[in-house]
Amino acid sequence: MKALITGANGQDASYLAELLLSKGYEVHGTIRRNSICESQTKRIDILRKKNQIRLYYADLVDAASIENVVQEVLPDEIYHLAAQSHVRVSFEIPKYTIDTNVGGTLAVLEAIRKHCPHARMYNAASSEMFGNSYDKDGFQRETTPMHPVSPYGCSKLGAYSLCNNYKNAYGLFVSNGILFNHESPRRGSNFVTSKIVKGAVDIKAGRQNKLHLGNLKACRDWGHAKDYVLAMWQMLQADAPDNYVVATGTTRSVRSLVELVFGMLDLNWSDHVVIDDNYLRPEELNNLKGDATKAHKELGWFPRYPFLSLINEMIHYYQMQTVL
Ligand code: F7E
Repeated sequence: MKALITGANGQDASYLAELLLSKGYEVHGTIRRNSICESQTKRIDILRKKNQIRLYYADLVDAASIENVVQEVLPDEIYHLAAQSHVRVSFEIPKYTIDTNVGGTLAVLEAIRKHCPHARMYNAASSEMFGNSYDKDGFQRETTPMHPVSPYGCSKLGAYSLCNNYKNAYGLFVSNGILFNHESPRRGSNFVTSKIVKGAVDIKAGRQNKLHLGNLKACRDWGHAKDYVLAMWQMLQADAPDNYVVATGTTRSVRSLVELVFGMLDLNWSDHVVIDDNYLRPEELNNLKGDATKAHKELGWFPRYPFLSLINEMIHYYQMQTVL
């Protein structure tokens, strides 16, 4: 089996590539040209050195580049993970976010339709599509109305709609994973979990004294990325394409995460955390709590990593970075 992953250097792609390799897949991936060459592929450098992944330059805003790669690889499965994925940044570069995330998904769908209509596609949709909408019991699930509150959320809803449209109109096998927040030591350092853990570790080590954060009241349903990439693969092994929420079902506030991480390092968070307007969003998504019952029942997917072990793993990772 041949798999193509767009955005091969991201957190999810690195775990997914490892999973696919363990299952005997030939793995191909796209990366974007970036001027920071040294650090660009650090999450998959081990795989690259062992020639376990073949990389191609492609850019979602350059449809021809996507088409060329799809045509060359002719994959059995495509995992479309590439995106402008930062919600606050999407307010600063809304058009780029829409062009990349909506136009880029369209480019992938068109390439599949033209060159490999029998390939199965996973699309990385997002809980950000729900915005501040939830069911009476407080959960978001596949049937919850979607009212995104950021350019990023709007872009993901556009891409999700295109995937459903291409599935129905052309009979393509396209599944959307409505993934809630998923973290790991490989999470980018400007997402809140990594920022808090790295900040607290640096404060503990005396390298910094203050950590600037935005809205501490927001609540998120945080899982481990390693668990979530398994759900991606399982969606493409199903008998038919469908859309699935992937979440833990537990929600926590950013403030409680701060308290936990600083507490684990014997620090008093209120001595160090500064609320900084620069990290607030023009419109905030307040609460996320996903109901993954459909994925449990139909895919047999369940999260395996407890939240505390995720945070411990992240703390350990940043502590080791200090030592190395
Ligand atoms: O923010 C609050 C912030 O940037 C989480 C992406 O993977 O998950 C992610 O989007 C919360 C928000 O993730 C800071 O306001 C407070 O309420 O880690 P985040 P996100 O925006 O939820 C969804 C499912 C995706 O699909 C996205 O691609 O934390 N917050 N202070 C902060 N957030 C950041 N980044 N930095 C702060 O200083």
